[in-house]
Amino acid sequence: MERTFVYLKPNAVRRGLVGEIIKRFEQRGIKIVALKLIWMSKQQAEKLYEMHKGKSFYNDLIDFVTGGPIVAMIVEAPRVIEMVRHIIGDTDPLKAGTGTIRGEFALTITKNLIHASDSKENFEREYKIFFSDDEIIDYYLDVQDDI
Ligand code: 3AN
Repeated sequence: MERTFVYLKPNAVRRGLVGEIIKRFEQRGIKIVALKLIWMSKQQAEKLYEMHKGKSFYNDLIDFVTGGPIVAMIVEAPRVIEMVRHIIGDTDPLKAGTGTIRGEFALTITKNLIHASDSKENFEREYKIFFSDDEIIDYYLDVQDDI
């Protein structure tokens, strides 16, 4: 079992796409082990995107992700880091495959609706910016044996 950190960006919340996006994870058999609606602080955004500091899009990115509430979650499944990246599609919505979340609902790179960790190391770093370990709930999902 593997976990990854995912958050739905403010435009996903504003556009009413929370249910549509979460549905795609659930129907794939991916288990939600932590979930909350929060308003990301500037400090959290700067920590999350520290590797992009200095890049041309950095300021717009920070303003955008702190401009409204987001839905943050931790999900669990075998090979879930790669699986979720497939479900959400390429960072650039133009290159995101049809059928992926970005391929169906996103138009621009900055406002690409959703973020997911791209490695185990980044999951460990990223989830701690938003969750404490006691907010992660370990439970058995009935369908687990059928997927
Ligand atoms: P991903 O979110 O697919 O892991 P990253 O980590 O490379 O992509 O980029 C983080 C966020 O920064 C992206 N989701 C996007 O909003 C923004 N971003 C990345 N590259 C660009 C770019 N060339 N122009 C504008 N925004 C970008």
